[in-house]
Amino acid sequence: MSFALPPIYPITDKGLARREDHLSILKDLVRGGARLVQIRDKSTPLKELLPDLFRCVDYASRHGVILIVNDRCDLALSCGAAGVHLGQDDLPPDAARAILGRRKFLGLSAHSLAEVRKARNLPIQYIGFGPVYATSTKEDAAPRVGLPRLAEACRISRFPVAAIGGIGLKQVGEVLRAGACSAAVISALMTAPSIARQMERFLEKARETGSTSSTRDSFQELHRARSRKICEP
Ligand code: TZP
Ligand code: MG
Repeated sequence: MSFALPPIYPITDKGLARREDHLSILKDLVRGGARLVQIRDKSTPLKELLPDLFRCVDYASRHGVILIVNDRCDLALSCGAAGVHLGQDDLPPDAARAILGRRKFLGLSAHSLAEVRKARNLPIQYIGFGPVYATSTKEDAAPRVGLPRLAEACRISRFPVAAIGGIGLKQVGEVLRAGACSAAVISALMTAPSIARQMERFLEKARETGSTSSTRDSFQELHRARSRKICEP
């Protein structure tokens, strides 16, 4: 299966969304047009989380949605998720690839240009770069990288880049114009009164960015060039 980062990459958070399970969030995101969703959960006991993940995988596969699990290769393997998003302190991508095999997708968080450079030869499909702006969602977030550094990360990365951290509707345009393939979003989606409607708004913003008359041709060319970076697992 080939992998492409869609312009908006939603990440679930049950606490922020005030939901009992990830499945109900996933359903709303998919209703709003999400094609790639990361399930992120650092606190639910596994005996509760795993059945939820199984249901999410089943729902995602019936709706043609790619499901990525945060941090945990073991959970992704046991529930049959399409891939894993790894942090710098998680299992290193080489080890994760050895466990997961060639067919799963791997994403890696990077917080500096040095980490983006180091990722060059790793067996991953995309990089999550940030936090671009201030965020209170991740307690141990690295310092803000800002837009200029995001642009440089996108320029030097061999892999498509998803910008992350503090991205709301107002920031989507500028992170995509800076060179990100995708904007990864947690709180601005999870705290919205309607997650489905907010997902639609994010996708509209991304579409507007790609269709402003003066920049449309160069933007679309840029996007084509970025997608060529995409690596099959
Ligand atoms: N990694 C870097 S910032 C961040 C993660 C997981 C949190 C992003 O959440 P939000 O609410 O979109 O700022
Ligand atoms: Mg992690």
